[in-house]
Amino acid sequence: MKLYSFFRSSAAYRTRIALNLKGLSYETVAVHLTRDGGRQYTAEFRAINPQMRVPALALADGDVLIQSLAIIEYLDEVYPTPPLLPTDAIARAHVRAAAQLIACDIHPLNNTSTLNYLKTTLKHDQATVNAWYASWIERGFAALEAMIRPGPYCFGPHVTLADICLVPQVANARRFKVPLDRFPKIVAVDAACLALAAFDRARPENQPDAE
Ligand SMILES: N[C@@H](CCC(=O)N[C@@H](CS)C(=O)NCC(=O)O)C(=O)O
Repeated sequence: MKLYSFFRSSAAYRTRIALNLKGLSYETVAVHLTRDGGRQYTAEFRAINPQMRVPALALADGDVLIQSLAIIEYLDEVYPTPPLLPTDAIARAHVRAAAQLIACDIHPLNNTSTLNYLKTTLKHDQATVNAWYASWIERGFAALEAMIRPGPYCFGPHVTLADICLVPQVANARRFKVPLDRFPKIVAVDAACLALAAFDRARPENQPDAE
């Protein structure tokens, strides 16, 4: 498999964690999201992902999957061990809710093209953009903090899709210096996850395209 990735992309980071948890090997194809105006906008990459975003996962048969949550659920269906979702339907809904809170409600508002629109089209300065960024993380994390159950992971003793989404979002928060003292459960889950090799190997700084 080939993973179209960017070391700092949190959606790609989620996918790398899932691939590692499943023990799957893959080749990284780096797509630089800012160099040359953003290499995701090249015709070559557009042919791979018409949405011009990472991640994209090219399977051995040539099919290409996009959208990190869809990719991760595909991996979970085809490689069921270890499971990333609980078997109980209610528990599964809670895990998906936490994952979607991050992937659907926080992350899109802080994505590269969203921030570029604020800066370039709406002419906001960097301080305003940073305040925007922190605001959506703080609102989302306040809800997530209340949803986390006794650990060490978000929903108990097993890593789930919720943890896979949480760790990259915490990395983004730290990169933008968003204070995390109000979120001790989130910080504890992040530390527990990063102690696992699958999470550690997926960190931005451990990627072949890291800068
Ligand atoms: N919902 C998508 C989000 C993908 C996404 O927005 N990726 C970002 C990097 S984290 C990207 O490629 N941004 C490029 C751009 O906005 O131009 C997913 O979960 O895969």
